[in-house]
Amino acid sequence: MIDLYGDATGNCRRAAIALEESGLHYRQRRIDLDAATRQQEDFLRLNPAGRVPVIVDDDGSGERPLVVTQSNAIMVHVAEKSGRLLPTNQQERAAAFEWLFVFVTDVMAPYNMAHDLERTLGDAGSDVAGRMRGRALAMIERFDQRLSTREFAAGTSLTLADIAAYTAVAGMRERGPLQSLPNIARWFALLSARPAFQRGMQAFMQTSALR
Ligand SMILES: N[C@@H](CCC(=O)N[C@@H](CS)C(=O)NCC(=O)O)C(=O)O
Repeated sequence: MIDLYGDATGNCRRAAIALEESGLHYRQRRIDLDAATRQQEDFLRLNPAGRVPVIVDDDGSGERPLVVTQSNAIMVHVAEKSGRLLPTNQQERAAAFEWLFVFVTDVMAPYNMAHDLERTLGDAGSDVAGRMRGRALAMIERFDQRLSTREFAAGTSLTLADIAAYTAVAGMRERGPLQSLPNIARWFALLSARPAFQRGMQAFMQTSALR
């Protein structure tokens, strides 16, 4: 059994969607980000950074349960364990990692940083924030072009890259309308219709928090 610790945030949803798509058995353990739970000793033993998501997999090959932090590392663990979400075909596997990292480093990082800069510095941060947001949006446009000739980010099958990209695009849409990107719109609707994505996006919404 895998325990997924998290709350209703984009990073945690990414891990939840991967688990839902993998078919592995798991349960959600909600850590209320507004409460002090994640600063308690039990939780800090799992992740000294006090952040979510975290998984504890007690069904591994080692003697002790495996603890993994970082949403994208959790997705890789889930993909390797389940044999899903990472193609065996070398070309598509490389493309899956390539686009996973595009979203982690070239889209989410600058986009979130731009948001933080504006929130904390106001007008003084808007120049740099604008440049960072522009950098993220340029990659989003490249992704749109890529999807004009492919069903999914890596090619013919759903991969980790789609899950990372989906949660990034969903988060960006929450903060304001995205410009018209027809291929992303088609791909986003396709993924939104998948029951595993729907369940993953609802993760931690109903569960009560651990104390
Ligand atoms: N890069 C990490 C980010 C983890 C992270 O910052 N999680 C947020 C919730 S989405 C959190 O725990 N925030 C509480 C804090 O920063 O103290 C990941 O992808 O897992």
